Amino acid sequence: MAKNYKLIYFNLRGKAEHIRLIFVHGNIQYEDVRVEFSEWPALKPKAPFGQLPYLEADGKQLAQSNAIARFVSKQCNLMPSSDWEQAQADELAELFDDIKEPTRAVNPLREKDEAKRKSLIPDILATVSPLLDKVEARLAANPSGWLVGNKISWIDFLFFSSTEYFIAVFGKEPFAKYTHQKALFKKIKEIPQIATYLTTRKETIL
Ligand SMILES: N[C@@H](CCC(=O)N[C@@H](CS)C(=O)NCC(=O)O)C(=O)O
Repeated sequence: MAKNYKLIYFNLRGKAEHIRLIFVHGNIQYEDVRVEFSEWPALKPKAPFGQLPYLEADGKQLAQSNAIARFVSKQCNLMPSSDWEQAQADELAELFDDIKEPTRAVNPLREKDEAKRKSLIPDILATVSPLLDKVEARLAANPSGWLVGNKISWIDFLFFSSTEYFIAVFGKEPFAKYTHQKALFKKIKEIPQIATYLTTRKETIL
């Protein structure tokens, strides 16, 4: 395991929050570096792929949020147990991206006109709901209550941060019917080190 981890991202949950949760769950110390938007143009050429987040592990840089999430998860037993279950976690990660993609138009950081944003939500929700139904069905089929296999893994933290994002965009109401997702969300929220983190983390819009 590296001795020094530095996670560099904007002052948002965004594409870094599941990595922060993985560090917290694994009791791995890391430096949570938050870049101001005004600082980004100067930093961008130094980022491995010109994007955030990236990780510095003992000075070595790693980009792509889910590659980082998997790398850190290997250090703290948060990878699913078998090759098959790892592939199932990967397919869900892609599904969460597919669900997020149509929400760009109603992302409050991009669409500042609240009335316009609200008017677009029903159509976008209609597009993403069938995919959220699939997440629900996947969870309903797994008696463990975790997304994959019979133990918590990194994909449960990506689910948690994605759900926080969807609630920020759509509100809580569309999720009321998803009993299995609500149960998993609650189960993660109540993990002692996660509960402490959630009450002390920096509050951000997304
Ligand atoms: N596939 C990448 C996407 C990263 C990404 O889109 N980062 C955005 C912020 S969420 C970014 O760096 N935007 C600023 C830019 O591209 O200049 C990942 O998952 O890490």
